[in-house]
Amino acid sequence: MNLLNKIENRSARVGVIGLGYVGLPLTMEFVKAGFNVTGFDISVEKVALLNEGNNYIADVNDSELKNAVENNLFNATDDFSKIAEMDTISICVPTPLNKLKNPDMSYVISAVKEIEKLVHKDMLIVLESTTYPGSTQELVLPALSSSGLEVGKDFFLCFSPERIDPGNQQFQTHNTPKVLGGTTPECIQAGKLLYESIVNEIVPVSSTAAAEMTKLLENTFRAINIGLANEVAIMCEKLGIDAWEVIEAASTKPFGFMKFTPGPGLGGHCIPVDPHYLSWKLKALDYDARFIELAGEINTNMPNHVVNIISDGLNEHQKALNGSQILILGVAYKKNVNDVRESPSLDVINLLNEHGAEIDFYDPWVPSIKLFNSTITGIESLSSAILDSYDAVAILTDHSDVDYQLVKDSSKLIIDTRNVYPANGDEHIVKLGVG
Ligand code: SAJ
Repeated sequence: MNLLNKIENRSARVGVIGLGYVGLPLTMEFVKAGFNVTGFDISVEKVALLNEGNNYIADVNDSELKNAVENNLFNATDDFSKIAEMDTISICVPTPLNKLKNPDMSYVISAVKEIEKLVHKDMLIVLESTTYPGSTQELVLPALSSSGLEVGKDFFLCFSPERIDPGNQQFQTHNTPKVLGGTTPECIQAGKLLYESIVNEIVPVSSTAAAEMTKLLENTFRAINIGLANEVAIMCEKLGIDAWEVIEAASTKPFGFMKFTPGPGLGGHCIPVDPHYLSWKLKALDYDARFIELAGEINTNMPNHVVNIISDGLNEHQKALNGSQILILGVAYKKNVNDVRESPSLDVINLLNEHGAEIDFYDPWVPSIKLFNSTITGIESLSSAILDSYDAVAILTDHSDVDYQLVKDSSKLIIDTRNVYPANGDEHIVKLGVG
């Protein structure tokens, strides 16, 4: 029986490589669609946790995972030889930047190296990891073709970017349209059939490079517009205008405008990273992607700008950064998440530390952080006495579950980088973006 029939009658053995915030939710969607799924991960700990039915991804339902394991619909393994038994493989491994801010494709390359040894007739491989345009064609295809099998005839190769937004209750896998590019029309047909089992709308594009570029456009669009919002904040400070008021007013335009807001910088593992995959590829083609570079400069400088605002605020109280006690409210990279990857709060803490300030942090979502080669534990809770003991309190992440009235009533000086407080001339509140 051929692959399409196996996908249709759900007898196809589905494999997912990389069991993180993309791979594990995807796994569970395929299980719910009636497939038997094998999850592959290099982390022995993750594999053990999952095979005991233990979940570690907030967007995955604990009991669904437990049932899937108990009913033998899902099992995790670090034995990549089992790829040989799979009919489809979705690759959901990280694509970070290395120290030089260049793409680190090592996770994708090692996953592909495992597959190329075991690729067989009637196998579908789908790369989901965000990567530069051309990488499926230039990096994955040659490796799989080295088996002697022919793409589009013996095996099928697609790129389909993940659009998982952790914690988003409105848009989940099934109702987020999924872009899919294939190496040949037969590849698209196979990829579309598989993903239609879990997503309401598939958006086929003409090539894997078009699909790769689509994803990068989506997230580069965000990084650049966040950069513009940050530059508007700096301009408004110089103009004596309230940037938040202006952005709110501009947002009343029912067409042709999309709201972005200033902040202490650009965090997360998508937005600060993805545009550099694009600019890196273009540099190799002797083109300088100036918007990306400029937005990167502005966004990367925001922690510095926030430290300057804190320093100026302390100055008004005849205090220097050096020796001041500062409380950082929020270290997660954005509100109501527990992820600190690339969080600008860490950059602000580093800079303040370099200036000799004494730092504590409070974040109801993040109990401790790794910094200066040690683990720093946040303060457990806020009280009037605690807040009053700091020379300044900097709100860097506006988590919902914080008592901001208590913070306002008890702090000597507040630096508000997230528009928690409306501008009402309150002397002890200094706002990013307000001149
Ligand atoms: N940020 C601002 N101003 C804004 C928006 C964001 O300063 O107007 C900051 C955030 O505080 C954060 C960083 O930028 O530090 C990134 O924020 P984000 O809202 O883009 O959130 P992410 O990183 O979780 O982005 C994900 C992306 N999802 C995928 O790549 C599948 C992105 O495409 C989504 O649009 C975004 O979630 C979302 O909308 O929540």
